[in-house]
Amino acid sequence: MSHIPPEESSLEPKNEAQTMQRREFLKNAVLTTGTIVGVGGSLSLLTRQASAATPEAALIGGAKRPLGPYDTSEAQTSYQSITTYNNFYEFGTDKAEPAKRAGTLKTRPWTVLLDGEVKKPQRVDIDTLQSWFPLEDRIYRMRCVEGWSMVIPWFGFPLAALVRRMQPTSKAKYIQFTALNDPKQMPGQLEGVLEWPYVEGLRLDEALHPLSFMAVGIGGRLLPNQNGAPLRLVVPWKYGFKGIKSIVRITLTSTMPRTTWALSNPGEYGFYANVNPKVDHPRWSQATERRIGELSRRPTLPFNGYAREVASLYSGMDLRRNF
Ligand SMILES: Nc1nc2c(c(=O)[nH]1)N[C@H]1C(S)=C(S)[C@@H](COP(=O)(O)O)O[C@H]1N2
Ligand SMILES: [Mo]
Repeated sequence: MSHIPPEESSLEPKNEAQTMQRREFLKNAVLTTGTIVGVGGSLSLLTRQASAATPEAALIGGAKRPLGPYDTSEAQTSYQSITTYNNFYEFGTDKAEPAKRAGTLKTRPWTVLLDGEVKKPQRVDIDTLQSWFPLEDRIYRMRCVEGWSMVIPWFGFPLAALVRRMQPTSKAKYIQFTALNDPKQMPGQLEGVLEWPYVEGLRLDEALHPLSFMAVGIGGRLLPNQNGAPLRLVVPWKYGFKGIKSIVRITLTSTMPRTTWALSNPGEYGFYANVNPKVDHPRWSQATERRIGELSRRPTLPFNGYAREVASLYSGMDLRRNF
């Protein structure tokens, strides 16, 4: 199995069902996370949603929060595109399928197992887990290995805060994330395109970098199922496939996790998957990308534009070999 090569046609979909679904999420968000306050600004989730006339206006820029040190000031991708142009193979390989099919995913109640090289393994409810941390906004670029990109206003907490809370033992060197494995809820798992569950991982120093983020929402509202509800990883300097969705287990390990895409096609996908315009995918160039919503392609930046922040993590490493 492999990723679908970059497409040139504009597939940004528009459909009314999404608008309805979005209203459902809004209702959900108010019910379950109404007391959460974003640290980036003083607006509560509730206030932001209540005062927003449209989904776009509810986005961070619309709320006029001052940009934080890790936010990009680039134009945000439309909420419509972010939530209807997705890769989530548990719901099919077509970009439009996750938004249409992910309604079968039940995201409450939901627990996450925190285990491995930690002081005390535990299973925690998602609402408890997200109450451990102040939730904040992060406007990040996202670059898919297929050659398209978006700018997404995530909402969540730094992964480093969770790792510290897990109290790593001295043997912990990596972190492994496991997604839900349940073909009844995820019908694409019956289609046999990848090995399930989807697994991803990071080196522990990558996980502790302040850019590494756990998202529970987009634009101040809970994640739509198709974007990886109720909890997904966001690592903006790496290709999008590292950003595993619908996580049920987080494990600290002493050895490098065996990750889904690297297992499925080791010649095409590596563990590191740092965005690198100089190292082409065997079947296509990585030099440029199509920003969803734009017509012409733009150059892809080393580490997806985050080189200043993260390049030192890889000093002395051959990035061509460790792709
Ligand atoms: N569980 C799971 N997580 C996943 C995927 C997937 O198929 N399953 N696809 C990945 C890929 S290839 C990309 S580009 C991003 C897409 O995230 P988005 O749909 O929220 O833009 O999710 C990543 N996380
Ligand atoms: Mo991707």
